[in-house]
Order: sequence, then structure tokens, then C-alpha cells
Amino acid sequence: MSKDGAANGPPPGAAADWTIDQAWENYTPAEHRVWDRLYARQVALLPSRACEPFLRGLQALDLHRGGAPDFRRVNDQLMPRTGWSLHAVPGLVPDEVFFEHLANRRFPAGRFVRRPDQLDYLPEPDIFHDVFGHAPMLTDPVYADYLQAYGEGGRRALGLGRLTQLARLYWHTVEFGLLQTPDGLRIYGAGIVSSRAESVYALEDPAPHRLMFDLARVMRTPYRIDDLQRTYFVIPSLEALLEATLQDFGPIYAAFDGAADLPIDVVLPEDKVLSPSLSQ
Ligand code: HBI
Ligand code: FE
Repeated sequence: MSKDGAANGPPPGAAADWTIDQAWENYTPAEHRVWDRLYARQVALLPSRACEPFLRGLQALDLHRGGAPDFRRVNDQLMPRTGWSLHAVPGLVPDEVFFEHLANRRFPAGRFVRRPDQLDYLPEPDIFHDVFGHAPMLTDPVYADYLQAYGEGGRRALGLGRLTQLARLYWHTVEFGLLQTPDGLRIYGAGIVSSRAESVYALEDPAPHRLMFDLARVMRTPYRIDDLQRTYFVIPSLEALLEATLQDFGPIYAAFDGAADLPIDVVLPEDKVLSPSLSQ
């Protein structure tokens, strides 16, 4: 997005909506091996940490076939379940392009594979973050409705100049959200579930705060993009998250207008604080 608000055009080779051909045939054996290493590491960690809808989605999408996934094969499994599909993009796309895709059940996914020396952190979402991290939850009908509603809310937010608040909602749910279950806290956020360190830290470490989800609280809470989170928000159910997003955000924005952003690791008197979930 350039400063005057007009989006810069898509990069050469990309379509008007910034999508590109995944060119799955072009992945090298070394790139397939990086995917397999990341996949094996996370699959060993997740059974007692990722939520059921994520684990079911991981199985449904056949991501265990080995090697970087072909978006056409993933979409064959994903489309019939919830109408969502993955579309390769060169990297981060402008916000209005991103929201437009989400509002139409298209998930923009990076096609590049991180380098072997970037296994534990990289600045931009690669295919492992986007497909292993985000795609499995898109097989869940309630989450699928949530992300489309989020895209529609994002389009409205751009019109109202509320991108910062909407980006926080995305960050604290889609990327770093936790779900409360009878067996303890479980992960649904893509940024956690695709990270070995954060898959453990987010549930078990005493350092971060874990607060019950509250929409206005989330929208007032900034986040760190290059470090483990200091605050996680916990939803009681995916249905509750969808319901919160179907309401009109106007009154929410008005309620905290003028209130300063909160520090990233403050606990307010009205916050419902949860304790860490020790791994089974
Ligand atoms: N583009 N490809 C891609 N992936 C994202 O997660 C993404 C984006 N553009 C904008 C964006 N995210 C953020 O503005 C949202 O988190 C709101
Ligand atoms: Fe992401």
C-alpha cells in the first residue's frame, strides 16, 4: 500500500489479484526435504497441543504425503469441505487485496520454502507457515465461516480507517489464538502451530499471560511480530469467536476511542487470567 492509499500494482508475473502459479513441479528435492523436516518436528509435538479441528484438518488435507504440498491436491480436499482454497502469492499482499481474498474464501499462501538455516524463524510467511499453519483449520466449518466474516470485516475496517484494530484481531486469533477445552488449553493459531518453540511456550511457559478473549480488549492490545508473544487470548469455542465477529464493530471502536493502546503484557483488573496447561 503506497502512502497515498492507492495500492501499488502486483509484481511482474502476478495476476491483478496478486496470485501467481505455484509451479509445484519446480520445487527441488532439498526444498521438499525442508518441508519434511518441519512437518516431522511439528507432528511429533502437536497431538497433545493442537486442537481437535486442527488435527482433523491435518489428516483430511493429506499433508503427510511427504514434500511440499501441491495446492491443487490440497484444494481437492479443502474445497468440498468448506469452499476454501489456497492461492499462491509472491509474499505479503496489500491489506485490501488480502481482505478481498478472505471475504471470497481464498487463502493467499506463500509458495516459497524457507532456507534450512531459517527453520525456527523467518520474517515472511512461507509455504510451511501458510499451508501447515493455516490450511488445516480451514477444513472446520465454523472456523471457515469466521475467516470469511473476518475478511468482510477487514474490508469495512479499511473504509473506517480501523486497520490496526482488525490486524490485532487477526493476530490474536488466526495467528496466535488458543482454545479452551475440557482437557486444557489447545492451539488453533497458525503462528504457534507452525513453530516448534512457540507450540510449547504458548501452552506451558509461566511467562506469558493467557486471557479470556474479549473483542475490545483484543483490539486494544498491540503485538510483537518478531518474538514469542507476551499475551495470548483464549476463546471458549470457535462458535464464540464467529459470533463475536458477526456483530457490528462500530460501537466497539467507539467504546475505546481515545483510550490509549495497552502495553503488550499488562493485566487489567477486569481480565480473566488462565493458568498454563501442563503438557499431558
Ligand atoms: N498477505 N500473503 C499475506 N499473508 C498475510 O497474512 C497477510 C497479508 N497481507 C496483509 C496481512 N496479512 C495483514 O494486514 C493482516 O494480518 C491483517
Ligand atoms: Fe499467517
